[in-house]
Amino acid sequence: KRLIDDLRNAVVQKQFVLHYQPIVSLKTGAIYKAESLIRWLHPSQGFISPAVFVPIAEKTGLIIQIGDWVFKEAARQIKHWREKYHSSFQLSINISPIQFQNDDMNHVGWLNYLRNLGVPAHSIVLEITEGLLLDKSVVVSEKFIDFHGEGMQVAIDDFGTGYSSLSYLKTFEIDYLKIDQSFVRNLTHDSHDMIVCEAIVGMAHKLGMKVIAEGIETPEQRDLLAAAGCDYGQGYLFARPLPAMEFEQFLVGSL
Ligand code: G
Ligand code: G
Ligand code: MN
Ligand code: NA
Repeated sequence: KRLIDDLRNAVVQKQFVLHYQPIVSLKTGAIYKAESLIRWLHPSQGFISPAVFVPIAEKTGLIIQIGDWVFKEAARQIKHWREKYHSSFQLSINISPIQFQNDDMNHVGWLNYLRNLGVPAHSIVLEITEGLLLDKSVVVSEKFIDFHGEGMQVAIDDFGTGYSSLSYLKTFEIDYLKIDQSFVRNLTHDSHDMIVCEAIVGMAHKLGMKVIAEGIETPEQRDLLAAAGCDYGQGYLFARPLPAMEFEQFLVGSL
């Protein structure tokens, strides 16, 4: 109850920051992408993980305002990085299914915001989960079609863990599949995981999608995923999610 009041207050006072984790090309090592991950800087408790407060935000509806802040912050950041470092830099944001399913999510406002900033829609990647695309409701498909129609890209987060149905791949145009960390963790010890990763890459490429592997912590995992044909990698081996300034230093160091 206390945390709910604090979260309401946090929205008003904007006690959030975005951290950024690089997404690395497994073919060239180049970094032209990153995922943004929200952090709450609580005035007395310090950083609180989104794993703790996002579920509360979803239950209370505060996720709409928080998600709006995330989108605008990410858009301003990617504008800056595209101008400063690389004109095709892309930033992913995580979207809760509750946002997509809610009529209050002002998705037309988001597209206008990008237009006014002068940021092309394809510089933003929306990370959504498989479950959302099994929702056949009009509120979901309408937003999806509007976003994608403007050129915004879509990634399936935690791919392979959600639902066994792949039917949504026929209905929605997806740009990236993100292989869940659970397939990467034991890659060097479990040949089944390698077979699953190769199968995901094979299917994705035939359907015109790129693959990002998450949770890469060792050079061996990176090399196996590269051998499996995986396009991009993300994980502590390269960098943890970093504050904007540290992310820029990492980027400059990698050039
Ligand atoms: O970085 P990590 O522990 O910090 O993230 C924990 C979880 O919180 C992940 O499942 C991630 O997708 C989710 N998450 C991180 N940032 C955001 C955000 O901006 N919006 C939403 N809805 N979820 C987020
Ligand atoms: O659900 P989503 O995939 O958006 O969340 C990614 C989560 O994984 C975040 O909490 C992020 O901080 C965390 N993460 C990123 N890289 C690694 C890694 O290499 N190892 C582990 N264990 N977690 C990671
Ligand atoms: Mn994610
Ligand atoms: Na994930």
